[in-house]
Amino acid sequence: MERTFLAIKPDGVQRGLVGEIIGRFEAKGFKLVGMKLMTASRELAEQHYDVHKEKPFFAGLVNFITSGPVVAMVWEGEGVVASARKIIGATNPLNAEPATIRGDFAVNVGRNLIHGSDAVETARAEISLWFKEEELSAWTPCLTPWIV
Ligand code: 3AN
Repeated sequence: MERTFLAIKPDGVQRGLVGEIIGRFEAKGFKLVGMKLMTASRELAEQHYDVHKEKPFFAGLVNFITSGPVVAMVWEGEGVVASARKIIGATNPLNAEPATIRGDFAVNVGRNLIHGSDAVETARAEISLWFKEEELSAWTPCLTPWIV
């Protein structure tokens, strides 16, 4: 089953939006299989954002993402990578549609609340960067089998 890596960034934690954000993925019908509150090391942040290392905003991005705790998560479900990106909204929150997380709650591209993997392959790499295999749970919902 397809999986994606999502991380609520320090701004999302500090603004008290953790429950609101997680609720959107639960309500959609995706399955939470891994979650931890943690402050990323610089090494982890630099690896995670390696693709942006030549960008002018790289240093600020790494400083920000390591500045406080993030909620790192793995979600599972059919088409979860692309669907989570839709639920999150455009990178620049000013371009993000209403009813997306960034569209509803953010205004600044450097403080856009949440990261979501951009492709299935990227998701695989990000999940193994952030999580050990034993931190992920396989479980079967008993009351709502339609989300399996
Ligand atoms: P997304 O998070 O939507 O996949 P990416 O991968 O293009 O967007 O960018 C990664 C992160 O880098 C963004 N979430 C955002 O925090 C930051 N970022 C992207 N573009 C800019 C920019 N022009 N100025 C500041 N930060 C940026």
